[in-house]
Amino acid sequence: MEIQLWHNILNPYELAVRELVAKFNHLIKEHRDRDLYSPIEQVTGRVKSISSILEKMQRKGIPMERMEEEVEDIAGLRIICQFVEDIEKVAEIISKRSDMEIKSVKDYIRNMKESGYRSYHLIIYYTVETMDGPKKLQAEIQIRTMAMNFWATIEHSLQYKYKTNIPKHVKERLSKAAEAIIALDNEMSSVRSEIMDAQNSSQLQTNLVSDILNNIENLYRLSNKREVMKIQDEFYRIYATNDLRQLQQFHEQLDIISEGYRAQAVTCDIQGGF
Ligand code: 0O2
Repeated sequence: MEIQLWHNILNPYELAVRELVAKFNHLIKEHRDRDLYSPIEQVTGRVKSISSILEKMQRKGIPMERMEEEVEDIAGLRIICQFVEDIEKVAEIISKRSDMEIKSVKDYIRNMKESGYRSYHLIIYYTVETMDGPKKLQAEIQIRTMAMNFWATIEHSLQYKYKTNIPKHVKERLSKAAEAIIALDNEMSSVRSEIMDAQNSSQLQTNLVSDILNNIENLYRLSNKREVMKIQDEFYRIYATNDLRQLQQFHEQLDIISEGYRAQAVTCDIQGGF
């Protein structure tokens, strides 16, 4: 039997996890940059430990030469959402991407596991470029809400402690907690639009403030410093009112002023050139 060079086998999976995490984080950023609500709150990834791969192979009777086909979660991603409704959106986004191909789906939200576990799992094919050329591999994406993740994390650590023999009274508690998690997710869904509105406003304000301060900085370089100080004071005054509409108007006016100064600077440059 050939010697297993674990490092070589796992290397492309490490690359896949790094790339996938970066891509999902970029999606969050794209949403926020456009003042849009992001259905993804957070993403993490890991490569399964060798001991965990071996344990799964032993438990499922997977031979070494079938490992990469049959252990589908060597590369694992976890996407955390705020609301149950976001999970479907994320799955839809993934299904439309050209760099990820869905192999299979396990919906443990509609079909909760006996343990109380709820999560939406996708196995995808993803290709990484390596020194030896492209390598198409599998990755598992678990999509769940923060509340589902809280439950699963606690239950997973108990599984680790008790192996398969979680005491009955602990199981009962976990089952009760799983019901509470369902109720919590439902409660949150019922105020989803209010929460989303609040978060959108907060993101809009963050982007506006950043744009305004950029504009003020640019103006400071181009125009009369005392005028710019006055503009900055006006910004602080409006900011203190906590009125998003006023802030938006101020942003628009500042844009017009900046545009004027930029046009003036270009004219001067051209005239100076002659
Ligand atoms: P890890 O990396 O320690 O999380 P299985 O036969 O259950 O091992 P299968 O058939 O490959 O797994 O797929 P399944 O059922 O979709 O489970 C894959 C992963 O989902 C598990 O990975 C867990 O992360 C998670 N999961 C599934 N069931 C439960 C559960 O009852 N409780 C918790 N907390 N998590 C669960 P692994 O293999 O455990 O590895």
